[in-house]
Amino acid sequence: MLGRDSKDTAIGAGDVVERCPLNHIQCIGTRKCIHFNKLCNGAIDCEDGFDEGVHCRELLSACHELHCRYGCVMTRNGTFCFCADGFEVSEDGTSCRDHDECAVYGACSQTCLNTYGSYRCSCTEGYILQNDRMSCTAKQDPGDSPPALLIGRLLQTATLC
Ligand SMILES: [Ca+2]
Repeated sequence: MLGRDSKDTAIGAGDVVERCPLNHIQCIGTRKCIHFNKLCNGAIDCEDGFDEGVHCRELLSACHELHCRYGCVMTRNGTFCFCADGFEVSEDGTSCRDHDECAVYGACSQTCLNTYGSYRCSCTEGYILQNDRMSCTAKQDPGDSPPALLIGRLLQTATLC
């Protein structure tokens, strides 16, 4: 998973700016994002235990007062409402509305269609949607297969030596 890569720490530990996906929060000082439902769930999901603590009990009444339509998030910095995946909190701060994933740059590599509670990616003529359901690659002519040729050459040079 998201481990302690030496490349990551080189950027500057404790000062990593990473945007988490919807309904996720960043563990302080790391690149790890955890889902809101992992906050105060009784299991430590951030390495430093940022997601658990006494605030989980102390903020319960504050959460009740918010009257969230879907769910309430308890962090060390306070409480706020959140919605089911694919939905976002409306201006009133409690109710939920569809989240337009297509408004976020990079949701799809080509065409993005926002649907209620979800979205779909598609590709333009001559491209095929990949297994990640977001990127497109050009349709390839089944006639050319450069990898086989490359292997053939490598084998030739190997036998010469
Ligand atoms: Ca947790």
